[in-house]
Amino acid sequence: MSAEIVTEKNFVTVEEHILNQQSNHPTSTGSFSWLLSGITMAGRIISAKVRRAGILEILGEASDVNVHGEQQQKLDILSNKTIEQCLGYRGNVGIIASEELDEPKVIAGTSGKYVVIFDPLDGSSNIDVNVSVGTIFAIFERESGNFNGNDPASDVLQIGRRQLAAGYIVYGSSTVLTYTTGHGVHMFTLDPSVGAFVLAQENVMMPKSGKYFSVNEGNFNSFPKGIQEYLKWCKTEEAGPYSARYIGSLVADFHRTLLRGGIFLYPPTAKTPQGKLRLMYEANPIAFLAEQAGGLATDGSQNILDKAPCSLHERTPLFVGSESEIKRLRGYLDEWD
Ligand code: P6P
Repeated sequence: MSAEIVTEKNFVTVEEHILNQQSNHPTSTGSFSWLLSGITMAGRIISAKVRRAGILEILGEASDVNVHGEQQQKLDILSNKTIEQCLGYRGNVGIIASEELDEPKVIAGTSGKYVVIFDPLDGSSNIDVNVSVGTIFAIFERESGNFNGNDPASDVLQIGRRQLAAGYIVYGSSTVLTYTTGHGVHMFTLDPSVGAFVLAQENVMMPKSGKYFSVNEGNFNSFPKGIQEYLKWCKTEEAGPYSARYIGSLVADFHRTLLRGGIFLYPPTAKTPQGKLRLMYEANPIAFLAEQAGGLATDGSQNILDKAPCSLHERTPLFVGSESEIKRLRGYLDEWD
């Protein structure tokens, strides 16, 4: 009797999926797949560290503050180093930039054509209370012809529409990688038993509407008038009312919005008049995913992906979610501008 070879139905790893995506685009090379496999490698390592944070001495604050004057968590630094190492060996990454690095870093000895900008562990202040955190990344191609150029600024400060790929890894009840290369949004769940990200959902589409709003209402009194009026409407019987859902970790709040619909808002506040979230490694990647999934992302006056960046760590207001929710919000902003 021949042995039956049992394989799980549709056991497609992220590496296979990326290669399939590449094969659909003859102009692309395996180089891009090789780069993305560096990110998935880092994701597996960070996931293992996050899952054992309570056991390993890696919880809590490190001794430094980052460029924003924010207390760094030990896992922030560990995650940043992990991504730097996993990308550094790829040979095709010329520049990296990170929330945890004051300036972009040119990877020595490579003429790598790719730029990778990332938030190594977003929401890290939540780690000590076991709330989901995440890694967010954006990938560009270097603009400068001279791959050995020393001034990386022109290669890093590109508008979001020029992203080649973007994604996040959310370390929650399971570890989920979500990415796009401009051909749909695809989700993979890390199977710890084999250490592989396995395809969970292909061509994810955000619901066109959703009765959820996600915002830190503690800042309500300093929100722009139009935002206050929109949120008041959400709470009316006419609206439903909507349900409020806010985790305080961008990746987790967006992951829910991507799957369930609704709207995530981080408006300007008295404390952060330009908004709190960073354009290059938080808003841009999230906006790319949202648009690829049929949603929208704006700063209140223009699409996030059309914003011309002035500096690596600049902040922006962010409103992202279902198409109908963003269009409704815009009506309140036009009225109150
Ligand atoms: P607040 C986490 O610190 C973070 O950068 C995002 O992940 C999250 O969406 C936001 O800040 C939460 O900010 O002011 O509501 O605590």
